[in-house]
Amino acid sequence: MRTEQAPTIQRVDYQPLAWSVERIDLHFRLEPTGTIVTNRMVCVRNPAAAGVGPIRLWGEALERISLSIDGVEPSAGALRENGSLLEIDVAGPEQSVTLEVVTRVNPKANTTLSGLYLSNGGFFTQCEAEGFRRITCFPDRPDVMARFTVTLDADREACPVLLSNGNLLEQGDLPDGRHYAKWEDPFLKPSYLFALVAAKLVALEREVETASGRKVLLQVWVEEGNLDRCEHAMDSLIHSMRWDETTFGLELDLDRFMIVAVADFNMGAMENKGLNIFNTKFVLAKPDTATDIDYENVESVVAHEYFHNWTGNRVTCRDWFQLTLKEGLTVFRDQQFSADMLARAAGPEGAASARAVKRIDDVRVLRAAQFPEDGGPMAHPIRPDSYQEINNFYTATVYEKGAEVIRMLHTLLGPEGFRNGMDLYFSYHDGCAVTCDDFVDAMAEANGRDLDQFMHWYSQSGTPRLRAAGAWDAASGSYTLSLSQHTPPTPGEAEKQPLVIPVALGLIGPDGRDCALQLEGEAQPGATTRVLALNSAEQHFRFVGLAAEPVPSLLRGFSAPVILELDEDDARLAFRMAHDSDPFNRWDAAQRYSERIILASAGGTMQAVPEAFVAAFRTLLEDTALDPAFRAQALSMPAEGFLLERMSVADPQALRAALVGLTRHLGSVLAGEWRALFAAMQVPGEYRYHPADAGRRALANLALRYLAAAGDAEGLALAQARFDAATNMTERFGALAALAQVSGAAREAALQAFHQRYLKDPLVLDKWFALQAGAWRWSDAAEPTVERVHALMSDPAFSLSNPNKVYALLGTFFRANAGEFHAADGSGHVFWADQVIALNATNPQVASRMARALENWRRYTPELQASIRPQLERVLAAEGLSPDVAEVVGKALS
Ligand code: 0A1
Ligand code: ZN
Repeated sequence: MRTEQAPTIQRVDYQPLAWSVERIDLHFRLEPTGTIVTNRMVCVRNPAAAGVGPIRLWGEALERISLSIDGVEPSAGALRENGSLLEIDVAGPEQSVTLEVVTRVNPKANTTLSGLYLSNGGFFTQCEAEGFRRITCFPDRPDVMARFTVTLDADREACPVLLSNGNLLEQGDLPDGRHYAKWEDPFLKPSYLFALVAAKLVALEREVETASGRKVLLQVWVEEGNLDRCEHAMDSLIHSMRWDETTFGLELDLDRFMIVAVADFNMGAMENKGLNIFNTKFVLAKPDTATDIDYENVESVVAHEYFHNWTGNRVTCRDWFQLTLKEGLTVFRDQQFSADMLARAAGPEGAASARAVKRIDDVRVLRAAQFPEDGGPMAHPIRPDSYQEINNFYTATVYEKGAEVIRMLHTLLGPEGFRNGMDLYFSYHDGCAVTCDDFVDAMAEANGRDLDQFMHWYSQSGTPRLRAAGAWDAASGSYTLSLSQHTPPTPGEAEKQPLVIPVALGLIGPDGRDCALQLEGEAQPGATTRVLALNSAEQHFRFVGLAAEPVPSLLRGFSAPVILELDEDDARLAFRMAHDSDPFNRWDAAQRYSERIILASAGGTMQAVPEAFVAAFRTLLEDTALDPAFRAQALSMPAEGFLLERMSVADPQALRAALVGLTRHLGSVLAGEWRALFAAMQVPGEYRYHPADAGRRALANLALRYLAAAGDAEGLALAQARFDAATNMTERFGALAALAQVSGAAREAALQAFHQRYLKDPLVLDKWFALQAGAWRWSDAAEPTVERVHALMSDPAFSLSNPNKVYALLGTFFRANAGEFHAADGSGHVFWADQVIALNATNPQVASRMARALENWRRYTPELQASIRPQLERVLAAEGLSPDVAEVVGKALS
């Protein structure tokens, strides 16, 4: 039987601690199976809590060797232990005591990758959210900010490099082949930002000057064989520094900034002060092993972690409910950075399109990952009200929807107003642990605005529906736009308040040109795009001075994270696909048109793909005035995860059949056009990562995939030739992805050749695993994907203890291949339960991420629900279920 349910933590229960920590001096004697941690800290009474109450420390998976206060062991009555919580009474009136605690940990046995662990013989840490308590006893909460000094003592041979946060004070040799290094972080920081690394690594180094002329040392630390793959990460770091200086006036505050790559890591990367630790996936890149998309991801993750230095580290979160304070804001900052980088590379002519391409990418992620979360049992506001396990709340809602909320503030206040708000935020809160209210208050105060109603975005979950309808009055030349909003109920939130929704819109005239917008009562027409702020359940806006009935283009640039409900017939969608001046909405019109066709076909109400759609699609395909990267977006189908969410009853099999049908149709009726496009999109010369080249390669790869889907022999020959001759990973993998769509000898030979070539390259093998796990069945003869996934688990390169491998093989299958995962025989569901249970025993965070693949099971067909339920129940009943998995599965079943 399962042990009792994890307690639920409530946001409203926040209380400051009675005792806080001023300084902490840590000493690590690093040994793989028995590391001794000596922790001496100065604990002080917290004025915010009137200093009444015991010292509270958390410790987990620690063997305590000794504990003393001012040199004296506390009496038995003064020390209480309850699970991971340790309470110590201080009887006297002291304002400050020195607490020393010595503990032993076993990094080698730590398979959770939280706390101190080993990866390929080196020591690494991960402390967010609550990993520090797995290293030593500490008041492990973000509102406790202390000054850290750290001494590392390790075997010189095994761990020649010893790193921690801040500045290196001293280093030297010790007896018995050991050595040490002492680090001091000059800034106050919460424990979740602590890090150490002791490993055999080498660094790419650069010395640069900050805007104010301070010299700083930048380092990217990797295993020796990877030194030729660090350049791009380093360039990205320097670009990020410059961008934050010019955009927000924020400079690097340390003398040294380090990035360390590690192959075993639960998440993408971690912003530890001055010592960012990264999943290798987001550091290493060279043309032969990384695709254009990998290059883009490295740039944005490096930027994200770097930007945290101000938004997260200098100003941090008071408690974990405020996570979006740092994450939503930092995602918004990295999105803006990437957009600016793309726009700069594209030049003035192409900047708008380049920005739109980035926006489309971000919205795709939001729709595919966050919208389903908002419609399921784990739905939560960007600032949740409760949680059982905080690690389950590093979600698309907190991150991506959180970034959308910040973006709306940016839209409503304008770039200058937003910058003023940021300046005020730092002037008030630098060095502090604060709340989302503090952030929005600073924005409001700096702009003289009332943002009280805006705060509902922080407290309400669910994806709002924005309904729009237009009425044309020919006699007066006016167009009345009626906008209304409603948010469907979500678990625990039946009633919703109206939100402030910025609606950017334009009106397109019959000639395809935007009309100058003039609202009734305004003296003259103004801009062609403007932002209306909808702030009640329903509002009407009357535009005047129009010569003919316009076509509305709403929510331009996706100005709010909502679902737009607007009746548009096919002709209108085709018109906007051709004419909308807002590139985002032009793309969105194509998405809406394909969505309509796919859902009609999945619902059995459509026999043939409408000619008009093919014609509109062909026009985009052949429009050489459009940037290739934009065309690649516009010619891609909506994400399966988003489409499933759009079905009233989610039927992954029917959806997959519809997607296969439409893709194949577009591949075959446009085969000639695709081949011509492929030829036109060749990029001559040596590979360089540049957005313009990347756009051409993306479009060429897309052409191959459509051709392969249609079984076009010429197209397959092109793919084979490209695969054989490729000089970079983007082309090689693009060709492989096309070849892999057609079962048979060519597919297997290509997969085999790729495997052979990259046998010693774990990150490239991840792509190989993911490609097969994500495979669709384009013919009835093809093998069920579950069988291949099963077989691949026995590949020597696969390992359940490496998160990247699990995400590539199992994660892709469970979370990005609904059509195969939900095979009617239920084999996928049984396999899912087996793997979640296995992972739960070693790495609850990874297990929980896999578990989430079935949380929306109640939206599926009755047959699928009948197949899934017993598997959810089997997991819930599993021996030793972690709070992480228990929360997800418990909520799914409740
Ligand atoms: N703060 C990091 C992500 C991160 C979160 C949790 C982790 O362990 C549970 C690890 C990393 C970021 O936003 O990049
Ligand atoms: Zn982050």
